[in-house]
Formats: sequence, structure tokens, C-alpha cells
Amino acid sequence: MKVNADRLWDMHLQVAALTDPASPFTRRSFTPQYREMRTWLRETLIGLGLPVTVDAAGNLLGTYPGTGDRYIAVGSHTDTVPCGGRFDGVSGVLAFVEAFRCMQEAGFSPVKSIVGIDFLAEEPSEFRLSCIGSRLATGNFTDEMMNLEHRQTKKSLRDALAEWGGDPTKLFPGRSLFADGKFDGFLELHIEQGPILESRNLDVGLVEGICSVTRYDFTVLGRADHAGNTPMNMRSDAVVASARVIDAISRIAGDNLSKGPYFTATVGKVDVSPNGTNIIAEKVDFSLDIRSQDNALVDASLEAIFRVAEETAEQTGTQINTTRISRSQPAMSDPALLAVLEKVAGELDLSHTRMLSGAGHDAAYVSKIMPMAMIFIPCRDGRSHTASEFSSREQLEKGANLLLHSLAALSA
Ligand code: HGY
Ligand code: MN
Ligand code: MN
Repeated sequence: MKVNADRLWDMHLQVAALTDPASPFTRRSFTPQYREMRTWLRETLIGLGLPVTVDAAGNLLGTYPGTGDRYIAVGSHTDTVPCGGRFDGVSGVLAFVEAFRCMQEAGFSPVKSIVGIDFLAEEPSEFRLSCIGSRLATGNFTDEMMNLEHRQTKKSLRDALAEWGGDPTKLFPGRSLFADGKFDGFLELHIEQGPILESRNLDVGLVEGICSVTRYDFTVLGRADHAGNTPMNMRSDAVVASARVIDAISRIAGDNLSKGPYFTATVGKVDVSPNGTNIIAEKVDFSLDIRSQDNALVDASLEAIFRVAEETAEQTGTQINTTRISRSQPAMSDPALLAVLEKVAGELDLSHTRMLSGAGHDAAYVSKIMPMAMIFIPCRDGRSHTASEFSSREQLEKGANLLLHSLAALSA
């Protein structure tokens, strides 16, 4: 069996059109473009004659039937970040659709059924939560999360879920939606979203672990005053205070580079109000996103950051409040699944390496209830979360062939 590279590429072009024309390749969760994508996926899977369902967590599932009573799962997500790319997440979904087509064409009849999953809202959503579908489906959520409000519509996640085919009454913290113990593994193909594979000219990456993702919101409260008549020593300037804390975050993360474990800290979202050129800022909201596979290093770095925030508030006469949004745990891949990926990559003559993922993925939540492993494919200049994100037809073909043959090996 071999994937049809043209067909896989054409699907990418088709779904790239199901995005917000005003900001290229944006397909935010819970939006009309996302609804179009879900409809396209449902119709495509039904067109293959496969049963399609939506689980209580709002995930869309298409199942390639096996003869036995055990399962293998495969999947990723189809929502994007604002002005995101054409490959992040969706390549993993289109790759399993293409694998199902190839299996059908080859008359492949597995013992284990293969469940293809489009997880709901993997990216940080307007509910201030990421990996919504995989958290909820694996029981990794709290009841408070269900009450989170959408930034714009003010609708609760509970209500939104029902509008996307989910059923909040069937979701319980700590309880998985996947049939207990019947799933023997989960595979996710994803673009690397970093520079390693391309710089080493490798075909695929075999992900041995996914870093934890820790997110905080900072709110810095100063006082709005006139930019011209307020002496420098009589201000409480929320932008100046924020800049000092943000600079400290970057320095602390830089110092961690020499400590060994993988560590990144990013301030990606900064909102200033009232945001006028001749007004001293009254308030700044900014986000903090930390990745590492070392919990102790995350704790120590957060402590150092909060200490700087305290000192800065003192020095600038501002008030700095922090709110923890979420903190996931590092997730290790299953050695047996990795060994299968490694064996199949060798058989397909794909150059490969084992590597960590600094990016978060649905696979991290799935790993709590079944063995997991991921396949990375290179992306141009290592770029992602931007409209210029790009993986070539050949790179997609190689990764999808590894996925196809690994699924065939695992479900036989
Ligand atoms: O943020 C991440 O790591 C992923 O792209 N959602
Ligand atoms: Mn992403
Ligand atoms: Mn992704």
C-alpha cells in the first residue's frame, strides 16, 4: 500500500479554502469555518462508507472497521491559531483519511478497528482553554472548565459543546469516553513546528515525549494619566511594569538554556488599555506560555517570575495579578509503539530520529488513557502558527506512508 500524494495534497488545498478569507488560513474553533471543516470531514468519511459519530466531548470520529473487538486510534485537530497555517493539526487528520482510502483500495481488513479522530478545539480557544476535545474525552477536566465563558459570545463551554454535537451530561471528570482498556494505541502525525528535521535533512521524527504546557494570564493595573503633564517620577505606568516583567521572563528562560531540560517561555498576547499614544497605560493583560518536560524547573522559574512581578509592582506603583489558566503534565510516548514506528520507518527507508515535542498536542491527553506515539514531518524553516507554514507534498507523503503502514501493523 502507498498513499496517493496528489490526493493527499489536493485535500490540503480543499480544506485550506475553509478558512477566514480576511486572515489567511484562520479556522478558529467554534466558528463558521470550523463548521464547514467538520461538514467536509464528515462527508468525506461517509463518502468512504465509514460510520461517523461525534462523541460527548464534541470530537468527530470515523471508524475503519476491524473483525475483532479491540481498537487502534489515530487523529489530530482541524482548528487553527489566528492567522495559522495549512498543516498544523489538519495534516494529521487528512493523513488518516488518506490511509483509510488506501486500506480500502487494498482491501485491507484489520483485526482491530481503527478510529480516526478530529479532536475538538486543540488550539487555545476563546474559552481560554486548549485541547478541549481530548481533555474532555479522557476525563482530564474540572466542572469549572465547563462553565468557562467564550470571550466574545459569553456562552459557556457547556452550551457551546452541545451546539457542536457534544453532550455535557455524559462527561465526568476522571472518566474516559474510550471503551475501557479496549484501545491498544494512539498515533498522531503532526508537522514538527520547529527546525530540527529540516536542518538535519531527515524525513520523519519519532516523538518520544511531549512537554508540559503551563499557561498564566498577567494583569498589570496602573493609572491612566496625561502623557505630557505627568512627571516621570509620578506615574504608575502599566506598560513600563509589564515590560520589566516580560524582560525578566525572557532572561529567566534564557538562563534555563544551560540547565539541560527543554524549556521555553513565551509572552504571545499583550493587550494595552486604553491603548492611546498620549495616555499612560492604565492596564496591560499579557499571557505566559511555558513548555518543559521538567516540572521542578517550571516551578522554580515561575517562582522567580512571580518574585520579579512583586518587586516590579512595588517599584512602579502598579498592581500585578496572575491567574493560572492551565498546566498539563509532560507525556511520554509508549516504547512499544515507538519501536513499531522505528521498524516501519526502517522498512520504508525513511531517515528518522527520536525527538521531544515542545509543542502541546492532543496526544498528551490521550496518553493518559492509552499508549501513544507521534510522527513529526519537517516544515519549511521550522515555521508554524503563521500563514507561511509549509510542508511539501513529498514530506506529507513520507509521513503519511509511515502512518499508513504503522496503523496496518498495529491493527493486523
Ligand atoms: O500550543 C501548542 O503547543 C499547540 O500548537 N497547540
Ligand atoms: Mn498549533
Ligand atoms: Mn497542532
